[in-house]
Amino acid sequence: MPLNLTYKILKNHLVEGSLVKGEEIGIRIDRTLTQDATGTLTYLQFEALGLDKVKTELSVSYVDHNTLQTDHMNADDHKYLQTVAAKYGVYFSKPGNGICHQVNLERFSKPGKTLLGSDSHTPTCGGVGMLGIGAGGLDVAVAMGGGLFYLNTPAVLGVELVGERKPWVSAKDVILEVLKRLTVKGGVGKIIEYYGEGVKNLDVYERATITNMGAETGATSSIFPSDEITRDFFKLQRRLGDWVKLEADQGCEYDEYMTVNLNELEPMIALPHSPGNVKKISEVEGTPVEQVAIGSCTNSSLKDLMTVAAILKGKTIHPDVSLTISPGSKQVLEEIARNGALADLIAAGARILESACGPCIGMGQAPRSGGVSLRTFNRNFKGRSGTEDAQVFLASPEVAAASALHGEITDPRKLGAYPIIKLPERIRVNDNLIVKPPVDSSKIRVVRGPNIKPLPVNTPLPDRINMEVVIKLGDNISTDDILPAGAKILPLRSNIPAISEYVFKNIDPTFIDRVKKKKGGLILAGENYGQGSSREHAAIAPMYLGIKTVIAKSYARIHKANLVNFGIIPLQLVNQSDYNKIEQGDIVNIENIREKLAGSIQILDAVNVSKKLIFKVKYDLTPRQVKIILSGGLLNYVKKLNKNG
Ligand code: MIC
Ligand code: SF4
Repeated sequence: MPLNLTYKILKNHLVEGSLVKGEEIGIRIDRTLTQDATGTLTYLQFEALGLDKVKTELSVSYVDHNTLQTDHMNADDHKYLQTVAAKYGVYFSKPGNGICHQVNLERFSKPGKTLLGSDSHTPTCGGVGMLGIGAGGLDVAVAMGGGLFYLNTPAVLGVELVGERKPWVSAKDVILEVLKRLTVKGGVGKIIEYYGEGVKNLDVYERATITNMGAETGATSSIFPSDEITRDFFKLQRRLGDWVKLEADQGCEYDEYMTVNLNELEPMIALPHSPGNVKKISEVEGTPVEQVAIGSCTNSSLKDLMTVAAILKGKTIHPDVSLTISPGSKQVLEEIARNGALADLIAAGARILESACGPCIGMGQAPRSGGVSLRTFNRNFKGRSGTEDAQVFLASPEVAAASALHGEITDPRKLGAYPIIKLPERIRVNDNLIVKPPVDSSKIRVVRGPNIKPLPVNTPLPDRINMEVVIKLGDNISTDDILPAGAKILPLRSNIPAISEYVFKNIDPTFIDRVKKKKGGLILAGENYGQGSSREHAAIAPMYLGIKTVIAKSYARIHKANLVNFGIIPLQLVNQSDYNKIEQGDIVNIENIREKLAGSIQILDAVNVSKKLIFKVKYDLTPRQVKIILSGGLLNYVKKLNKNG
């Protein structure tokens, strides 16, 4: 039977289960990626597994998120990450080398391989036909130990690209169009596979913009075929040996279809405060802009920055605009420095930041209060920029450059002739910020700074939950809402007791006192709970505060898996209208949970004791996930398996 590309790769890596949509499968993971903000916990958990070395063919640890060193904390984490990488056989990409997804694309990607990363934008490498999946750090730790990664067999959404883009229409506009149609939850449970004639009109950097931001639809991954254009990219990277041709079989089928006619696309923009809030640029043209930030793993490639430089060359940005540029990698920065594009950016008035996530994760460059910031990034959740009431818009580098020049949201088509950027035939390739692990690591001492605290231990799920609804939330709550990032909170990522103080800080500052007074409780939420980042802290910190269950209308994939991994049971309302009958402060009672889980009884009676109402909740968990919850989390479960087996 002809297979699509996604199923070809899954089939090649299938170890447990069968490829039947919705059924749980266990796949072999060839490679892993971690970044510093999720990496410290990942390696602490890997250490807890008690193994000598990683068992993957390649694992790389990047430092790109917490690079502002305002005190000892981030620097301590960097040292821990470097020494723990050397100890266990992991490559280490030093701070300054670039954003994990960009560096991975350039230096480590390989068509047909599987990559599990402790970051939700791991699918970026789908731009070269590699299957990248974002997961919680514990899942990545288990994969580094040779364990399988489990997921429900995804549905494959085939997106046919037809036609050719008009000038000034960017790859970003392609993914914004897909997001507009799918919304931030339309991709849940799916892998988006691109095919069709239009694919030929996109280079690898552009494809990677599209696969990167596919994460915002909730999709498990996004992927392009590996063709002659991919080959050119590997040639540019002097890694031709890593290239293989890979495409869907002729006549294959997809579970769902979508067609995007590139001819019809216009410049688009996502409005505050959701990447799914996509409009045509004409709808907001003229809005004054005070900050323009170009960078992030979505749009900071060589192609992007050369395009921006060509637009700004010989001009000066608007007096009211602050323009920042964070190049995606050292390779990009070095290349634009050598070819003169950097000088054009500086001359036009850009503030050049280091090659890192930077403003995308609120590590500096927070806008002024109520300020309008236009960014080439992938997320604009409220408060993520570091300023609670800032208005953050997301658009292409072309729109960003045009708006920086005019001081207002500007349709770049107004700028006249489109500067056609030809990628260079040859660039310098220099991996001197990537540290290879030593063959003999017996002398390596893992250095742990005072900010690295031991992992908290979970208490097993009780048989009876009788707890207060400590917070009632709406739809699409992101992990940024659950546990914010930013320069102040991010350094606490390896200190769970300290970071827990910030749970729901931006949306309800009174939550923390309430939950502490009650010594735990349950969370009630609407649809797509936990969208966005993969940070497992959004599960561990609530666990640490005594949250035993979340009851939601539906969940985002990675966060649901993280809840299970840390022994919090993600329950769903059977009748969504019951959501309206439960208030914050109500006491909810659920009896015999352990017994029912063990007996595979999926629908449970819950009693709203305060309102004297009965409502039904269910769990949508695989038998393996049930065992994990009953064991008190994945770490306990894996340790038990290792002991028995
Ligand atoms: C993000 O873009 O939200 C992050 C920061 O890269 C996260 C990971 C994290 O919270 O550390 C992600 O996308 O998974
Ligand atoms: Fe870094 Fe932003 Fe990409 Fe997350 S989305 S990996 S914070 S650049």
